[in-house]
Amino acid sequence: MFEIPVSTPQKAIIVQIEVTSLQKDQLAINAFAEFKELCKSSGVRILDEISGKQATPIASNFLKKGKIEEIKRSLEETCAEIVIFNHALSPSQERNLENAFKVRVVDRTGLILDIFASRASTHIGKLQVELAQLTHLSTRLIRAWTHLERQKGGIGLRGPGETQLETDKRLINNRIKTIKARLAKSHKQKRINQYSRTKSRNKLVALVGYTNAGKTTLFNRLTDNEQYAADKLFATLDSVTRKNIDPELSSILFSDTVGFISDLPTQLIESFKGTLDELKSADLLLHVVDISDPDYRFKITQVNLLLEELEISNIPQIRINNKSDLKNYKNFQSKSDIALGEIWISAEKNLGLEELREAISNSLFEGIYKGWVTLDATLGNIRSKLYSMGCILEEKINNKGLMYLNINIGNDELHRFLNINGFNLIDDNIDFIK
Ligand SMILES: Nc1nc2c(ncn2[C@@H]2O[C@H](COP(=O)(O)OP(=O)(O)OP(=O)(O)O)[C@@H](O)[C@H]2O)c(=O)[nH]1
Ligand SMILES: [Mg+2]
Repeated sequence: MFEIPVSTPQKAIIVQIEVTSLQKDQLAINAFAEFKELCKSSGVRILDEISGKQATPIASNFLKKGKIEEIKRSLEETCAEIVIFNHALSPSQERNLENAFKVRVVDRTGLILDIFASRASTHIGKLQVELAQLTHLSTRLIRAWTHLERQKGGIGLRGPGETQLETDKRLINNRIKTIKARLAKSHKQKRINQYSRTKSRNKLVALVGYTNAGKTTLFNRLTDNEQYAADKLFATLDSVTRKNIDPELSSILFSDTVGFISDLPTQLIESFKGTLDELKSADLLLHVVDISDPDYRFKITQVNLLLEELEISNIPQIRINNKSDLKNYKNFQSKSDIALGEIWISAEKNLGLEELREAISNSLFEGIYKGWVTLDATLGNIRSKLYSMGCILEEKINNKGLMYLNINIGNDELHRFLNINGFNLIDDNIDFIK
């Protein structure tokens, strides 16, 4: 229905200004490199990179006069068709800059929305991105119209212009309503599925972390899946939940989701809230970190801020220091780190996954009991329950009907079963607590 600008022109000038008054406590060392990566992900060709330092942003058009002149000169030399800013610009700043440059200006929000739009593949993912774009677009449409009016001289065109604007606004609002209703329906269905999961006592472990940390690579290892993992930002947009492949952790579901980035546009957080809300039902978060990244500390902070915003910072967390093959893995893995809730792994090289599985089961089940138990002949219902939980590895029955079961079960569950008369550990001396 709407022409949504999803493809950006090819030739671009990119701009990043160090605004000293806006500086956060901690700064990314490689902010410019990440910005360039975002630009490349959106498919533009960078012809010039402009950086600078300013005490404060200028209200009218963000930049100081000198910078504007510098960019104008660069535009003349390079014939670039677009100027991309690594900052969130207000609609009026964007408008004023476009008037000065006579080319399209895209801010960090527009850039990230553009990448999301090109990556979305599932029904829900596409709807969520469209919702974010429409919200972003609704303020910018007014600008496009004002632009038009100014170009045509305004007088006499004011009426039709306004009518058009009203129509556009109405259409956009209708579309936003439709999308919200559809998303609500899809998420309701997902919640029903979550309810059945709770009933079946499966635990949910969610992988979270900065984009490109290696979440999907690890998810594929843990669940024997082949989800798309790639060395680019926002390779994953949609959540996927799968059962793990390890028989020792049979009742765990893992969930992979969209990666985070600093200054994630609020429209995106709002639109993706449904997907991200699923994280709320997680029993454990695996916070995947690219430990080879010089900015890893900054990125951990950014992820934790988003977890707080999403109200899930209270869920237990294990920090996974991934890509440790790039940092001489052997020097890092140690029990003391595990005790601190940190595990060093390499998802790609398959290192440290045993330790990770152990840490997961310790966190979720207070450890795992693996061994034989006996069940009186009358406890057929308990046997069925253990089968439905996927805990039974082997079974034998003696001639009196006594059942011998080789089971694999979390200690928390085991404690519950031990309260049942007729359910006994074969070797009472077995130390089953961790
Ligand atoms: N050297 C090394 N590279 C890794 C490791 N794990 C993942 N990678 C690479 O890192 C890149 C990103 O991996 P993904 O699994 O797509 O990362 P992600 O966190 O899912 O990223 P998004 O979905 O974009 O948020 C890929 O090129 C992987 O091959 C690792 O342990 N070591
Ligand atoms: Mg991914």
